[in-house]
Amino acid sequence: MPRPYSVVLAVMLASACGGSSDGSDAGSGTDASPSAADATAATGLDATAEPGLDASLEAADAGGNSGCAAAFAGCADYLDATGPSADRTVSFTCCQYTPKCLKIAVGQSVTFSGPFGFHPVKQACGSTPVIASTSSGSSASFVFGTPGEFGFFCPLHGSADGTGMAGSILVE
Ligand SMILES: [Cu+2]
Repeated sequence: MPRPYSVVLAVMLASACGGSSDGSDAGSGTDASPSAADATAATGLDATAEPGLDASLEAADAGGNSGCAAAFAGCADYLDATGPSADRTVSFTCCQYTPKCLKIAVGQSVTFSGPFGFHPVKQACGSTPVIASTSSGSSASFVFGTPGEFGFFCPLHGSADGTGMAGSILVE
């Protein structure tokens, strides 16, 4: 049966040739040095499009102090939920959190309750990342083990600077 063998050999030779030519053209990613003008333009665009969200969360991830701005989300008076039997649930609908400003004690948890699919929650500020970004389900609880203020917001109806659909948890 000479014909099937010759066909197989031809296929193997063809694929071998293809493989060797593909492998000789690596390292095309060396042209990644934009001009100073490009870098400036890109930075300006990023700052306009994303008002500090990524930067603040990255600082939090790195363990840096990214405390919340004064009166984040307009919070000055916080609902005191530090009592052992207090309700520490933040409910949300469109487009607000209730309560918006909540005070708890170190070690207590807060439960967010509502349609995360329509109102994802993100932490906006705080000394450590506690409020995990959540975009599905209807209930999520987070334990606050560090004192400080922890701002949060819905990226669809609020922003990381505390305007719109946003709130704050004060941990004492
Ligand atoms: Cu929302």
